Amino acid sequence: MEINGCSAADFLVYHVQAAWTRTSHRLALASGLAATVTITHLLKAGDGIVCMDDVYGGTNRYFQRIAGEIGLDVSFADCTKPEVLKAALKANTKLVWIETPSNPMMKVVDIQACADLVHEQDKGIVVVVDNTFMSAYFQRPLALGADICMYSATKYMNGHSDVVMGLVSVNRDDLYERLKFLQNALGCVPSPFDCFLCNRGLKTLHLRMERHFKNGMAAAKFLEANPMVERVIFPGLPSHPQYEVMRKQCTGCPGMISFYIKGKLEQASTFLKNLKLFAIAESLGGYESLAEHPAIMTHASVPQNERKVLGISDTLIRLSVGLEDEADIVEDLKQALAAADPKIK
Ligand code: P1T
Repeated sequence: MEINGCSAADFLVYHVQAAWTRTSHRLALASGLAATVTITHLLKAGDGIVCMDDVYGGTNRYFQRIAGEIGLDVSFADCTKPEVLKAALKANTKLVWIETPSNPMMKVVDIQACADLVHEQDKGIVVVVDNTFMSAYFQRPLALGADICMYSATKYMNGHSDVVMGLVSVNRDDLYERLKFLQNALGCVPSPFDCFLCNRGLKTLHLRMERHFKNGMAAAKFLEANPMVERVIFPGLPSHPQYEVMRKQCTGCPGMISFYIKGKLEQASTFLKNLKLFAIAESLGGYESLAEHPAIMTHASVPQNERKVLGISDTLIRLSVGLEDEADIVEDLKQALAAADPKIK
């Protein structure tokens, strides 16, 4: 085994991916975005990418403002509707990018249905699933027909909010060889110390994910019953539009919840300022509960008209529910919602 970031990473990914996803090839990269960039370099100028319409703001920014500027033909489609995805495929499409659940609208895509549809059209189109939210514990995209599964390991896979890293798993030898070459050629390698930390985090992935699920469910149910809340979007609730798809393809849900608070930006802002246990911060999937305002924070780089179409409004709040005591989490949400209620002032 060579002593450099790449091979330490390979060891790390072998450790967990072999156990969780049983994939034949694995790579660890410098960040989730480094994984996105490396995968996109499978393409050449003139090739087309169809990307899920709702994705992490940085993925949207990279595809629109960088990949699109260097000759790739990027378009966005709501992949929860197979007919919309089908209509978006073009003769030059080489890559379909699915994020499920999506960030921040928590849309759930039927991976098997999309992969089948795309591969029926053209076996050569590479279907990528960003599996960051579900982690390898709750969802296995390669078993559902995807060609590449990627993660921002910065989130649940590491889980301790002290590492920035990306992971990629593939079963196809040709894709692995090319991605390995690109990772090295582009310099998207992780540091050995980050590999060490992430390996530490992965050992408790199963325990953490079950607790995120339990706490997330409790928070989502509480929010859904609170009069200050307009709508909760949590794939674990029967009210979620793709609840049945989630039940079919996942074994649980992470602690990611988006909800609309009643009122305007002022109520969203008052709610966030009054949180005591939740920290206001970007990122997600760590041991600690985080809250953020997607329109101002993680998705500020998504053009305003697109945010409007997607529903990323001034009253949308995203929570990453952590591993704390369930009652403390609910109590914090309760007091911050009460503080934001104009009737109480
Ligand atoms: O942060 P990085 O490791 O580069 O991962 C990028 C990334 C990729 N995919 C998804 C689904 C993500 O959510 C992210 C990063 N997201 C945040 C930092 C966030 O707060 O949403």
